[in-house]
Amino acid sequence: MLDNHFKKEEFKKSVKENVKMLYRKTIEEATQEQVFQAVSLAVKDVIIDNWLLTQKQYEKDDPKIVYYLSMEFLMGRALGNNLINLCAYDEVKEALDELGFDLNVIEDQEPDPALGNGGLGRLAACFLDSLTTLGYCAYGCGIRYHYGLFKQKIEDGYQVEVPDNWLKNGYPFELRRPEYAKEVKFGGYVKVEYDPATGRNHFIQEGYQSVLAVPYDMPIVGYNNNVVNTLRIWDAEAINDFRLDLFDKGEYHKAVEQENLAKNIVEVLYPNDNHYAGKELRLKQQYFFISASIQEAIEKFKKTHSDLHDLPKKVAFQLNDTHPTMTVAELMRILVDEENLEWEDAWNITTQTCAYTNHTIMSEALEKWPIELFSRLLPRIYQIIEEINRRFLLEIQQKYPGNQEKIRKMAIIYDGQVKMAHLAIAGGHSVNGVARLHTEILKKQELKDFYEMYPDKFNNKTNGITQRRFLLHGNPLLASWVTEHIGAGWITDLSQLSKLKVYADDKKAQQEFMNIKYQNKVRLAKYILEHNGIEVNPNSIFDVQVKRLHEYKRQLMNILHVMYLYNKIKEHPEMPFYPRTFIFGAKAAAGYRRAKQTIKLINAVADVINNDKSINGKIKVVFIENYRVSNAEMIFAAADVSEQISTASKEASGTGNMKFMLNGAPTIGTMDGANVEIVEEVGAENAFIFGLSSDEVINYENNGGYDPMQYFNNDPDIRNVLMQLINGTYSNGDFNMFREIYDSLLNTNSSDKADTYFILADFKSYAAAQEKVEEAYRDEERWAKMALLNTACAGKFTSDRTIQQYVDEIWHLDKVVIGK
Ligand code: NBY
Repeated sequence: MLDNHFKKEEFKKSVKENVKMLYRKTIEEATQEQVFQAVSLAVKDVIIDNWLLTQKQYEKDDPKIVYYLSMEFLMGRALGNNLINLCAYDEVKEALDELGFDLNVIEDQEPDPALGNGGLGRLAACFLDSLTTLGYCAYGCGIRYHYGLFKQKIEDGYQVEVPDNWLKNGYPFELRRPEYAKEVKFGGYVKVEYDPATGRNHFIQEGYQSVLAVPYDMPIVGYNNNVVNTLRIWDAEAINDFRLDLFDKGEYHKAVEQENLAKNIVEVLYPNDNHYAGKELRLKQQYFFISASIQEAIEKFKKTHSDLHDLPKKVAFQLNDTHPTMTVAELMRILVDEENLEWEDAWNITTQTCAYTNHTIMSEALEKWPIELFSRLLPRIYQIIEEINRRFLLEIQQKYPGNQEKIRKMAIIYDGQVKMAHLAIAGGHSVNGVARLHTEILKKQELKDFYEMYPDKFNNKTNGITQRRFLLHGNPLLASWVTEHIGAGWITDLSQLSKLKVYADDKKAQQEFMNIKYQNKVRLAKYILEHNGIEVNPNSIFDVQVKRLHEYKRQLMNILHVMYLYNKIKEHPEMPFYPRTFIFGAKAAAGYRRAKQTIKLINAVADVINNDKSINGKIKVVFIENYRVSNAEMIFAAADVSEQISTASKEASGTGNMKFMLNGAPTIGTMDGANVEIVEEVGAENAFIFGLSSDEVINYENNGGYDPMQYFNNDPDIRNVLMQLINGTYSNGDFNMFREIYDSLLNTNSSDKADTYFILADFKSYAAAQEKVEEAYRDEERWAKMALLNTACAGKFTSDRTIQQYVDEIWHLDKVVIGK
């Protein structure tokens, strides 16, 4: 049925028609942006048919539904991806060619919907792709932020944040659904009324402000299976009737407040990753989208089911970190207050329906809301959490009589705070980490007490990525090469990549593989020249670290190592050195000082080194501005070396590591997160592992830290590099510009701990691993084999595998086939 719509001539006609309808223009007169809108509408038209068919099938089959609840969905551009999954990319490319347009340029007109920060948000997007391709009934539920993650500009080497007004020209792939709007209430107080008929108390929220949550649906297209699922993001609008009512009563202030509440709530995504900021508006955002999503899910369930006790058979709520944990309390509120279930029944239903994914062990990311704020904003929800906590403490006391320590450590409400992780664990049937090592650390350290109490809740789900976006769309040359060698089965069954292993020693295959890498490097070099004005040599080693900027990810160690190499080359101009291009891409949270200083340092080092003619271009340093999903696809395809150098134990999983591997870039990294499993798949000889182990790091931390001074005192290379932070080498003689970074590593004049991310401890083993990279790269055959094997061994890291494990072990969904 798709084929009809993508008959080239018809498609061309429909694009022309859309240009006329939308802009009163002929196609010759239309701008690229207008053609993008017209093409997108034509594509949406096709998608809508399948969207309807999918709905019909769901109505017929009544499959169990998973609601993936997440504050973030980092979708990236939709047009190219939709065409890929509709298997219409090549036809549309041809059709546009004939109309005189280049599909790549048209794709570039689309804003990146950046409704997420980093790994957590992108994981949610990959999961929706996999859920749909595997034929499971799933809804993504989130927020329609009017401004996504800021756009990054680099000015004088510093990051400047520019608002991301992604809805400016209208977004063609969304559909407003006012008929599903929900009311969400904030503030006020709770009135208790005794009902003699039922003998129960009723809890009624009064004096509240409310907003209207209005959903916008975006289609999620499965690969070649006609399934279309829905990402439902909620916008906030003022409730008009209520406002008029208030005007009548002269409560002008309240009416304006409600209007403002609606305006503010969905205005902007908080730009922190792995950091809890405790802002009131953030708590409002959380309850806003959770209340609307849970109300909708229950309403939908009740349309076809009469007994709410069956909810766990038909519905699963997956909490993407603790941000959506309000789900537990909101579901209890609906079941107890609105549906009049007994507490125990409601609790059983809730715990069997909810499940929680943990994405970090970083203590600064743990959500702990002050009681005062929480109870003021959500009085009834707070009461419910108090009751959950009361019963939970009884359970702890039963298991550990007299053990106050357990209460102190495990309570949901303690010390004036609501601990969201504790609520998520108590309120669900599953707690999972996102890589094997991470899950083990949760069980042994961070969540030890909970693991001891509920061992059966704990499980691991190693992350994955979608090969449809990160190979088929992002690296078309390699994708075609793979298909020529092993067929197209890998697109929906990535384990088939292992069939490439027989080509690892094949000279011709190696050459073709490296030639594709070269072409992708040329493509990236062109982008860098256009965007940075820096000329880079595609024959140099492209050594890439792209990810959010965070101290634990140690971009600082990377740039310090570049400074160290530069010193060596200056001292020994004659020494053999294989040319390298160090490529960085990273956004820093707007309020994260140290991270922003690190960006300045990278750019300062780039400035000095790139302009030093005496080193003959042996090193180039490039900071790619505004790293985001769309340029990421191109960067992964062009990378020779994948930098995954977090302090062991800190990176829960990482997913960029998997994208590099899939595109044939060996990892230089620590034994952290999913790197452990990557090495297990590809073999230690095809990666460059260095540094302290997670056990060693945790051991230091538990025993008062370590002393970076000993490295400074005993290692002249390290000392030199550190001194260059404060002697003006990279700051035009300004001694203070990088002083804070220097202090963070040594801290000679404060009692704070220094170098808490073990950069100096790992520095020399990092440098040694980098030497091994160079040595391996010089041996063309060896490198080609390594690179090829990285792709061949990446099969495990598809999000299709991850999702199937969630389905088998947590959600138990039914597969749906469209058009049976
Ligand atoms: O989730 C990341 C982890 O760091 C990474 O190791 C993992 O691969 C990925 C997917 O599981 N976590 C992450 O991206 N976290 C956030 O973006 C985030 C955002 C906001 C807040 C906390 C964490 N917050 O509290 O506001």
